Order: sequence, then C-alpha cells, then structure tokens
Amino acid sequence: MTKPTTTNSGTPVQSDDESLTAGTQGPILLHDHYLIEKLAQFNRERVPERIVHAKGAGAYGELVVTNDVSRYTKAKLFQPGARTESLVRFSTVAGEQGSPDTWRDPRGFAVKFYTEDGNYDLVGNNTPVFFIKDPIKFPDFIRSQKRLPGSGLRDHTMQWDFWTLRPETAHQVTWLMGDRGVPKTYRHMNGYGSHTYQWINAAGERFWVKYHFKTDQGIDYLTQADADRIAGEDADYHRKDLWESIERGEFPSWTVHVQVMPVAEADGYRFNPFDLTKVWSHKDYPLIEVGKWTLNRNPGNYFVDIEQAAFEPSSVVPGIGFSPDKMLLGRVFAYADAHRYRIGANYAQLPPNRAKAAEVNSYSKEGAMRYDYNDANVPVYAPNSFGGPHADPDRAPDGGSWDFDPTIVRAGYIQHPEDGDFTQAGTLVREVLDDDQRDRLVNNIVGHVLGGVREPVLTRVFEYWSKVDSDLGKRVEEGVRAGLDDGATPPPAQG
Ligand code: HDE
Repeated sequence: MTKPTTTNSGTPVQSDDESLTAGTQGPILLHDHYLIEKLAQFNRERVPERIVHAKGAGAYGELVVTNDVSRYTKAKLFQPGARTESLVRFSTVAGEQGSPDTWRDPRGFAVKFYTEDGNYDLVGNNTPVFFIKDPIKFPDFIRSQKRLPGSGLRDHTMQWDFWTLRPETAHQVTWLMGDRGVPKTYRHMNGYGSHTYQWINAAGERFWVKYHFKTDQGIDYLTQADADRIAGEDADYHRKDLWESIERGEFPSWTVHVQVMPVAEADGYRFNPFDLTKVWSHKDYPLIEVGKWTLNRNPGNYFVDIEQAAFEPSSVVPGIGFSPDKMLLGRVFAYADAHRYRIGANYAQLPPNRAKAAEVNSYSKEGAMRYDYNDANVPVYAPNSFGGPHADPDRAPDGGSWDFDPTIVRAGYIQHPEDGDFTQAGTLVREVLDDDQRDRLVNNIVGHVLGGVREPVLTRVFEYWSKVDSDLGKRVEEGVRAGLDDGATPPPAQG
C-alpha cells in the first residue's frame, strides 16, 4: 500500500494538486498550512554555500594501514593494520556552487577519518603548496580571485595584480597554470596535507611530517581546450565521474605516504620547513608508505552528507599536532567558525560530522537544532562531584609542541639558505616538468593573460615569470605579444 504524503509533522495531507480556496475562484485560505509549509520550506532549502570551495563532490571510504609507522606516531588510525572509515570532499576553490568542475583551479582534498579517538580531519589540496604564507592575506587573496565589486565579473587583471604583488604566490601559480590546474577527474589527482604537521609517538618523541596521497589511478589532466569544451557541456563532469565510478564498483584509491623530518633538522634545513609555499625535497626526505585509502560508497544524500559536511583542521587526535605554519594555525580557528556560521552551532551532530567511532562526552548543550543531549544525571558543568566527564591530559592530543623565540613581532618567517619566492617555482619548471609539460604551461599562462590582463599589471606578469625562469618569462612575453598583435584586445588600462 502506497504511503500517504504527510506534513513535516506526520499528518496525511489532502492534495498536492489544488490549494485550499473559498470556492473555485475565491481567495486562497490562510489555514492551508500545508501549502504554506511547502512554500516556506522551499524558501529555506539552502544553507550558505562555502565562501571558498563551494563546488565539490564527495564519497565515503576507508583507510587501511599497510606499513608500520608507529615509531613516528601513536595515532590509532595510523597503527599497523588499522582500518578507519573516512569521508572525502573534493572541490574547486573560486567557483560558486553551480560553476564548472573543469575551471582551472587548485582542487580541495578534504578528508575526515572517524577514529576511535574522535574525528581526525586532514583538509588539503591537490597541490603540496599554497599561494600565501600568512592567514592575514587570505581574504584579500580570495577576493582577488572572485568578482569585481561593480560588474560582478571575474577579472584576470585582478587575479594577476594580487599574484604579482605577492611574489610568494609564484610556486603555487606555477602548479596552477600547469597540468595539475585541471585534473582529468578527481580520481586522477594526488592529495596533499600541504602543511607541515607534527607526529608524536608513544614515547613522546616528536617529528615533523608532510602527507602525500598518491593516486593509484595515475596523474592525468585535461588540456585547456578540453576543459573549456567540457565546462560548456557538463558543469558537473568531475562530480559525475566520481559518482559513476563508485556506482560501477570501480573504487578509486590512493596510497598514503608521509615525509618525516626529525625536529632537530628543521632549523638547519635548506628551506623554512613551515613555509607553506615550499616543499621538502623527496631526496632529502623520501616518502614513507602508510597505507591504502579507498573510496567505496557514494553519499546517501548529497545535501546531508556533502553540502553539510564540516571539515576542520582543528580536529586532530592523539599522536598528531600542529606546527609553526601560520597558515595552519589560522585555519585551526577559521573552519569551525565557518561551520558555526554556515551550518549552525550544532553542526557536529549532523550525520557526516558526528564522531562515529568515539563516544562524545561534551558539556556542549542546547543551541539551535540541538537534538542529542546528555543523560539528565550528567552535570552541565565541570568540575563536579556527580560523575560527569573530566579532562584527561593523558588521553587528549596536546596539539603539538615546539621551541621558539617568544618575542612578540609582526614579521615574516626566518629565511633559510635556499628560501626565495621564485626558487622552487624555477626548480619545478626546469627540473620537474618535461618539454611537453613546459609547453602546456606556457600556453596556459599566455591564454590566461590574454584573457584580459591590462597594464600596469601586464608588464609585472612578464617580470614575475622571468624571475621564475628567464626562458619561461621570454616565452610568455612573446606569446602574449603575438596574441595581442593578432588582435587579442586587452581591456583598457584602469586609472
Ligand atoms: Fe581553506 N577554507 N582556508 N584552505 N579550505 C575553507 O571552510 C581558510 C587553505 C580548503 O570540502 C572554508 O567550511 C583560511 C589552505 C578546503 O568542505 C574556510 C585559509 C588549504 C576547503 C576556509 C585557508 C585549504 C576549504 C570555507 C588561510 C589547503 C573545503 C568553507 C589560512 C591546504 C573543505 C569552509 C570542504 C574551506 C578558510 C587556506 C583547503 C573559509 C582562513 C592552505 C579543501 O573556513
């Protein structure tokens, strides 16, 4: 027997065809509360989209540890043989919710692990570095990648104005303008924690680490021409690929590795190891395998499981801590704050966000949409004399610890011998990319600049790329000038 349609309160309804009126041509009656419930609920179906990473796709999966890294960390999810359920959300950065998956952009790679010590969130990207070194620059950076205040249009001059005025962006922009800027699918890209994190072993020894999720599908990309074509044909190309791959039982997987740096080596390393615009050479700190991470289940409901998913770098578990990386420390505040605004104070109670393998003994209570609560006999305050939970430093993560000079300053990182805004970008271009990849990099840059960069920014773009690599800079300038000679018309210089 077909179930009766009901109101949100479970009462069967008369009709989804006709509103309640006085006579067939009389007014709609106010007490048609089902009509009102439908229209009012419809108006409230959206939560604010993420201010960045608004467009994405997600899936559930599992991490299986295949190597013994217990000498570096006591984190239970990284112990030999451990199996931990996981949720991922892949995303673009600057585009709004309906924007094409194949726009050139870094890709978000946000992973939640439901561990027995609570949820552990590793919220990274598909590139091992990022544009900037200090969180105070982040709102400005994002605004320069989004829309002009007057026309509401995106603007390449604005993007390049920020990048060329912040030369620390050069390494990430080189990655962005290369093949990694448009992955073939979410399955054909690597994931990185990007930041330096701290691991702590059972003896309390501390190590600096960087995470690498190496795709087992192989790295693959879309050319700019294919990306542009697909953007017009199917805005959800990557979301559909991930969904259909898992539906077919073709479960994508990644092999998880870490680089490990002994704390004692940090000060003397060639680059500042906490500078998010820098990588650690794999020759200096080779990859150590940790395990296999596989995606094997599609979300039951996109809005509940993915749109409301809340990933936060603040969620760490025993054996894992933060580092002096200012960007990471800024994010430790920002994400939970974003969730409270976007989803609500009790977002951690929602299905994708709630701890699944750990018991929650929090003193948090009430707040909008609260539905889970402590037993009435559990006090609502600590300390108490009536058996309520109490903080236990021996079982809690300490968030990491490190030595530093406590003098209060506003200053950039200490420069290490090989630090420099263009150093690693140049190494990437000259020693990592092959000829074809370099050719595509030049063409992608030229195409993006011809997409509307005007003076005085245009000249700075040529200088920026010449500092990355003189030959690259020459090729970019020649390409842009040839395009301009062929009639590409940059917008008029702004005052
Ligand atoms: Fe984000 N970032 N971010 N970001 N980020 C957000 O959190 C922020 C940064 C990343 O699929 C927001 O829930 C600050 C680096 C991903 O749900 C927000 C800074 C990296 C996602 C936020 C950064 C990332 C976000 C927006 C500078 C890679 C999507 C909505 C310190 C290592 C997660 C939200 C998902 C989302 C803040 C920089 C990756 C606004 C302040 C670096 C993958 O809180």
